[in-house]
Amino acid sequence: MSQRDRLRIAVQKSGRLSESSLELLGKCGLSFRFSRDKLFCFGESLPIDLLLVRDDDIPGMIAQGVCELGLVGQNVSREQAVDARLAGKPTGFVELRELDFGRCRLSIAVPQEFQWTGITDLAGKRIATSYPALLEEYLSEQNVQATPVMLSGSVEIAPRLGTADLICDLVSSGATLTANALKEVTVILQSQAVLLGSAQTFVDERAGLIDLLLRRLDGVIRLRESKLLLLAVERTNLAAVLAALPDADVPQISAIQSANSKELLSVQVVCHKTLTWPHLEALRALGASNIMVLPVEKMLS
Ligand code: PRT
Ligand code: ZN
Repeated sequence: MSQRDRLRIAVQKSGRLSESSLELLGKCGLSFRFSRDKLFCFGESLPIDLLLVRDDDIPGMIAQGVCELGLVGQNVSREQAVDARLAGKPTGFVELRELDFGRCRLSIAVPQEFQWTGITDLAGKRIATSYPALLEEYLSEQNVQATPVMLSGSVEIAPRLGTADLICDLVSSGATLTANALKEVTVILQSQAVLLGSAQTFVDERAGLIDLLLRRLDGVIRLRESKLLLLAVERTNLAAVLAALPDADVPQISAIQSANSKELLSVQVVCHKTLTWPHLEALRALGASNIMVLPVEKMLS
């Protein structure tokens, strides 16, 4: 195993995942010196460098040890994992974290006039796809015999060209299907971007860098919806107010001067779920006052 004291992360060079991937790494405190050819970017804030590549190459690069981490859609990582499994080969990469962006689904779609009754309708059909391994695994799970037709792009026009009867492709808004007179009939995979890591463990500097990045990533992901909630409440209503908080950390509570004889408390607490107006109104009805919701930028526990 090679000894390295710098880490390499691969992200999509140009495409749907590029911007969100770089933004997420930026929130984790990583900054890079972008080079002119933009293939290799030197990490400035930490010994973590960036490789800008095609998304399909990322799992293989991790498996081969070219880089240690990568950001890619589950549609790509699962396809390559199933492909390796079907070929009886080791996978070489593992999904470390779901990243909650790049959401889409891999679905079967049929021409609009197709009278869909259920999965058995797939029997004997030619199905155009760029995801032959996931499709084959799905067909065998469903016990249906059909013929995958591998296409690397423009899958949606295959039924019109007569090269396939139906398709298995990524769908997001559904507009592409509609524009091609197709309708979605079943979802075979729900996908989002994931952080991939190597199936091997490292014993050099890289192990510590991976731990550090995962800790920061967990903080960033957890804080996405998080808010700091400040409020005042009389001691008698405290338990009811705390019980109504959505996914809250342990609160910090202190006594404040009150105009009347009632014991008034100040509560400061981080909530990890979206605090909506109805939430705030419910807290008020339970006796909370001076309710304030503030953004949380960074958190280290
Ligand atoms: O050049 P490179 O190989 O790196 O890029 P690419 O062309 O393979 O990938 P790219 O940039 O198109 O997508 C990268 C990743 O984004 C995919 O692997 C998915 O994980 C994710 N993603 C999210 C999508 C979509 N949404 C999506 N809608 N990838 C593709 N699409 C395509 C889909 O194939 C279909 O043609 O968009 C069309 C459908 O979109 P709607 O909105 O019309 O339904
Ligand atoms: Zn690709």
